[in-house]
Amino acid sequence: MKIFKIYILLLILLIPEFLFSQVYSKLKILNVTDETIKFLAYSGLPLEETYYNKFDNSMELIVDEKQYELIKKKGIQYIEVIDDVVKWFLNKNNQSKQVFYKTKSELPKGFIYGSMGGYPKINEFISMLDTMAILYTDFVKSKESIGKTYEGRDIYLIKISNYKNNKEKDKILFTGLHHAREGASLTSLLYYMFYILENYERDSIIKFLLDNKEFYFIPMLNPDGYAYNQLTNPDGGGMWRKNRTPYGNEFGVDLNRNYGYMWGYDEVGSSSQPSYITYRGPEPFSENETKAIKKLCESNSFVSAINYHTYGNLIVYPWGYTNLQPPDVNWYRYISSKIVKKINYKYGNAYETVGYKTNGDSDDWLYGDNKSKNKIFAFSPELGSSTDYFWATIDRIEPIAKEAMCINNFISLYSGAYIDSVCIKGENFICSNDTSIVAIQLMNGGLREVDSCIIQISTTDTNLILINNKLMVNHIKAFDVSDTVFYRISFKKNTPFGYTAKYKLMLNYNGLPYQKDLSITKINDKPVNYESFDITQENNKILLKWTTNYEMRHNGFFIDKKSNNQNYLQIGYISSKGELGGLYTFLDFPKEAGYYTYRIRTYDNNEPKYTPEKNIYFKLYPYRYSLFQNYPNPSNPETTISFYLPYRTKLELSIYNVLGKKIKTIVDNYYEEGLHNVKVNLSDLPSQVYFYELKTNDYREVKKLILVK
Ligand code: 0X9
Ligand code: ZN
Repeated sequence: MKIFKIYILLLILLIPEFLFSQVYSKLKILNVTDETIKFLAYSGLPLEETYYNKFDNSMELIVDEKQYELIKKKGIQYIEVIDDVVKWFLNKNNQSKQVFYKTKSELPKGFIYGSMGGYPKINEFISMLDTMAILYTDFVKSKESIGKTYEGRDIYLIKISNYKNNKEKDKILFTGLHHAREGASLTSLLYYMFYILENYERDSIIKFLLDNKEFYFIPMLNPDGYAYNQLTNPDGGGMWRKNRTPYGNEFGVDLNRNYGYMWGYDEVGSSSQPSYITYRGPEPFSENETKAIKKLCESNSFVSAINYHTYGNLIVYPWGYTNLQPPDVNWYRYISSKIVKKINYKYGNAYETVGYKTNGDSDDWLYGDNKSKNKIFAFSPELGSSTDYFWATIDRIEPIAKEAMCINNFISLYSGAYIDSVCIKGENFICSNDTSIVAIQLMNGGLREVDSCIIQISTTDTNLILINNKLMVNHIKAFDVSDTVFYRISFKKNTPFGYTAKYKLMLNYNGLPYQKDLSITKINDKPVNYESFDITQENNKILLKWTTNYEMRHNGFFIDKKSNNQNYLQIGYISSKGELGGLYTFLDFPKEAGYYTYRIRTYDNNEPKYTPEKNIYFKLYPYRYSLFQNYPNPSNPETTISFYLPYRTKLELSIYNVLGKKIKTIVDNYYEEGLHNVKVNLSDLPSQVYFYELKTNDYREVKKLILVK
């Protein structure tokens, strides 16, 4: 009996797999523990299509019959969600077809739905490639084979670019169908290829991309696996994932585990067992498909690569083999966050998105291997939502392709030098007749350096005066900001407040034009526009002098003063001269010498505004008329007579003899306020005692003078 059983088992194992119609089921595993995950992973269970639900601690996964048995045996708790996912897809697709064919869609003309549940059969795929090459000769290089699969099928590459120019272009690689059952990865690329070919003239982004990038499309990397699904499930929904290379009694390698970076790092998410759907192959690059990609990347320096998969609405980037982040995680997050503003996707490394690690996957090698080729910024988007599952129903093919288009456009734009923002750092207004100094910085979000960038500022608005209209920014590193540069703008004098003028920045870098529309508004943020404000000491007064060229919304100026460390006190007020302003003066008469600080205060909507403070050291002169003792005294024959006047006045300085007779008038004239020193020569007088007198209309003082010759 025993021997008989073993015999039957052997027989079963030897019968080619496709003779069985494999049933795949979807299970929801309950009460997930680390142990369960380990068991599932080490049993080669397809954790890849698993989504862990942290709210009820469950995960859904898809299993074949063998795996179903394993789970039952292990006593793992589960609910069967779908007993046969292929049937389930066919059913669902039939229902949606009925609605779908009645609705109109706006597909690219060359894109056609295939006969495999909406997905193309291999011959339909090939004829679409040929259509492209025939219709768009300026943009498409005919399909070329980059290798043959184990079963002898060609792996096709189609290059698309604007070949009318022969610029040096940034190369971007796109692949679909690493996994044979992920149909939307193929249709989304075909959709995009036709879209860009048909919309060069209509869509400025596409024009820019085709003029500056060269796209390398490999929409069907795994034709053997796809052909197998076509055979077993001609209406779509086939569940084969790997390619079809035989290894012992088993078939197929998971191409997304066969790349040579950290290949076989561990047994998590990648298996050494040929029977497992994540079988990594006997050695890195054992498969013709991955070999073809390797060779292509070694002979072309791609900036980036997008490898499409389904499903999960995810943008996945390295690493796969570890939970750690790639060195360029900041850029990966930067670009991904821009994409997810447009489409409802999540992003992160493998662990953060699909929830498990994978070693030997395409992205890790493309990005991580920097020896045999350059670093390629790789992504593996998982197209479609969890309800779309592997094969989205036909009505979902176009919406999913549009999401992929958004991903393609973004990543392509950033695969090169790409200034994506101009940051205005100054204020975008001008007050009064001031000049506004606008400070700007440019952000290069792209993966290549900007060599130099010329910024041209232009306007058609005659009220605007561009003081400098050409700037130069030298060298912006990849994913970095430029130095700050400045330009100056002002408005013509009579431009009213509130007026907004438009102007343009034209950036020209690495031969690429970029335009940014900006505006600037003339507003008055200040009630008063000062031209000057000075203080000086004049004799025993302090003179405050200021000029304005514009005043508004205020009545006048409050003059504040403080001495040493005291508080400000208001010492005066002067009314405004009106909107055009003018010259103002204010006199202060401090009583004591000392250090004084002044400022002028105005109000704007009850809010005080101050001029800058002005300091002065004030020296006190005797405040009254003073006649000082002459020196030298006795004199021979020259002497100096000093006096102090509190204000400008006419005065007489005279010499008298002891008898009171005026002998000489030295000065009879107007003198300015302040201290004066008058030199007197007495050589014509005999030695004797004299008197000198200072006389004005309100003052008289006399002092004695001795002349000794
Ligand atoms: O497991 C895979 O190969 C991918 N998921 S799928 O459901 N399409 O099979 C995810 C690979 C993620 N890894 C990296 N992008 N590094
Ligand atoms: Zn996949």
